Amino acid sequence: MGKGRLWKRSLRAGVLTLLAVAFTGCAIGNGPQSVNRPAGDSMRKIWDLFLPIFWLSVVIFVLVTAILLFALWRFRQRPGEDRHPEQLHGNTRLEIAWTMAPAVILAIIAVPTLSLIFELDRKPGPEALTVRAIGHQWWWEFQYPELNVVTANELHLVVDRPVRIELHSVDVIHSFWVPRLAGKRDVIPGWNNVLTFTPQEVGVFPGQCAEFCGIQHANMKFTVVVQTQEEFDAWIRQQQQPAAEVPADPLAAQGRELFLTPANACMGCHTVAGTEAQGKVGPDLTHVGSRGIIAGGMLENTPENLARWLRNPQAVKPGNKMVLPRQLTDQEIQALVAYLTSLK
Ligand code: HEC
Ligand SMILES: [Cu+2]
Repeated sequence: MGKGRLWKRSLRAGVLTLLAVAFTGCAIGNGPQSVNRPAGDSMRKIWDLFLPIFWLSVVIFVLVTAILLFALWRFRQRPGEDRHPEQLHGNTRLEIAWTMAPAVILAIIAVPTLSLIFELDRKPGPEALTVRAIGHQWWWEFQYPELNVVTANELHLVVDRPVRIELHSVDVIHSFWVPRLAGKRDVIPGWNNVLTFTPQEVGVFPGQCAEFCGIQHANMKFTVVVQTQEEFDAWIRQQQQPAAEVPADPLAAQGRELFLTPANACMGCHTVAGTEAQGKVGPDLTHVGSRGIIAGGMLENTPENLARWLRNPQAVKPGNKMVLPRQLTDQEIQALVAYLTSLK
């Protein structure tokens, strides 16, 4: 291959790579999990710190690369030239300069970074909402200890009200991450981390486990629903209701029977408040019908998906901890789905 062609090829490959990087950047930039559209105070502060440091790094990168390329070009070996470059040894001034410059830049970056780390860790006032987020392989449990509410995979918060999230794990290390609201925080068994932030925008924000925690780690997602105080209060009132009543629909009533039959094992793993089902292995199902997602955010909560799940949870989410003692019949599945969707 001639020199010219090699040059052209490398140039083309370089430009294409840069474009690809730029375009993925665009896609990420508008996505629901983009950190560059902060909707919470913590993320806003982190982003405001990140941006200037990013641009500072870009300037340094461009400068260093330009000097390097210039040196390569300017001092290249010319045709017919046969000499060694001039040999130098030591230049105290230069060495002091190139040690000091990075040290000074790092010191400048360290001051706001360290102070923000401490600022983000500050304790919120008494007006804060307290939530316990419990990582399970592979779904999230959310408890509101002061409000007596337990739910799964869907966290409700109040706009402009600080939240104090106590992070617990029942098995391995997970990590709680809602990119648009706050930074990541590890969820460690036997060690209770706390994450504090204030959501600043009404909306639905996807989050996910950010620590590899086993085979279904990628399906350990959740959503954060940020609401006004009134909407939140209405949601809390609804979640506080026990679901004890036998549904009027005969199919759903049959589903309830199946659910509460010990041999079917549902009640050994799931809780439905107000019934004998008080299992703690799987998500609390007292109000499962009111939630948008199931199975760690892997499926939308529709009757079809519930049926798929009950037909064979291991085929839908291989390795998950829901193991049924036997294959349910189609009729039983329809009855259970009717019951589960009635649990609003
Ligand atoms: C051995 C324990 C176990 C048994 C028995 C069990 N489940 Fe589950 N169930 C789980 C676990 C764990 C999950 C969460 C799986 C995941 O997302 O990784 C789950 C998830 C679910 C979900 C989705 C809920 C959500 O919010 O994600 C439904 C609905 C459900 N189970 C219904 C049932 C029914 C009905 C029965 C009885 C026929 C049953 N389960 C038996 C452990 C169990
Ligand atoms: Cu996890």
